[in-house]
Amino acid sequence: MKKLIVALMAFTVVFTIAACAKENKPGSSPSPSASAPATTSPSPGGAPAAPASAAKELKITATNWKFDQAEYKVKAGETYKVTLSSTEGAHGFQTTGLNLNVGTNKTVEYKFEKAGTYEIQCNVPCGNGHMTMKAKIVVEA
Ligand SMILES: [Cu+2]
Repeated sequence: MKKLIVALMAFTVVFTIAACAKENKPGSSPSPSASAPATTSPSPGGAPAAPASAAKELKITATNWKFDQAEYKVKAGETYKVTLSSTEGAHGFQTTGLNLNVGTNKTVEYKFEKAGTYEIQCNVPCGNGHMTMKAKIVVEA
């Protein structure tokens, strides 16, 4: 048992030294007054904005037991990153007439080909309001 502790301590020491050595790179920094940027305000839960991408976004938020909008509009021929966020309970949706299924807090890239109105339904058995948890995606030409 004692051996194990000693080994652990040795490991810790080695690791610490290695970490320090890494930080203190013998870099030629002639300006010791170089001001490091202040990092005092970590945004709470704020992930840095994702780099702009070609795909548009369609965000759908689910709660018990509805989607946040009755209709979601998209453009035909465009690819969207379809995100389903659930802020209450576990929900997903499937789409009548489209091969679009999105799970709880998942993002799926989908290209809406044909204009039309498509119904989405929750596809996770989520309780009392499950059967009527529906909305529409309107694909505009
Ligand atoms: Cu449901």
